[in-house]
Amino acid sequence: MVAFVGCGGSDTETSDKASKSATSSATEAVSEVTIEPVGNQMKYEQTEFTVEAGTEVTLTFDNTASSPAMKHNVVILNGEGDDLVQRVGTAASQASDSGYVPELDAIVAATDLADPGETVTMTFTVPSEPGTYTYICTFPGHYMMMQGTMRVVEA
Ligand SMILES: [Cu+2]
Repeated sequence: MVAFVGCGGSDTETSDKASKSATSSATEAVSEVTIEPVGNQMKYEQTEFTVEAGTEVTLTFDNTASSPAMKHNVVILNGEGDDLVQRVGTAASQASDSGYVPELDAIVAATDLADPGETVTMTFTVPSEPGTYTYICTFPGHYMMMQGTMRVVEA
């Protein structure tokens, strides 16, 4: 059975990836999520996950990349949209002293920066407002490409 046929755009790619690696975790609320990069690309393998409002969630980022340039983190933003991503991404590039995570209300939670081969974990409280929250890698040059979506549903 083929669910998505024809257009061949980025939607199809996303669907393929989701069905391979994260079928259940993308649509069912989870309390633990693991995210990896796609090889040495500036992309997350897991580009969406769902959590319940107000719950504690443990997020692990396993940096499976091998290229020394592919340092990554996962920074969850307090909302979505290009303006927000741009604002945080730009501020992050100035924040090398704090692992490229700037002090901003627009950030819900952030992992440490993970070198290739390193795994980092954080536990955070999901926002109480259901909705769509973008997560990005704030290592300089990555945020434009390296993005995903956290869906928050009613608990
Ligand atoms: Cu990155």
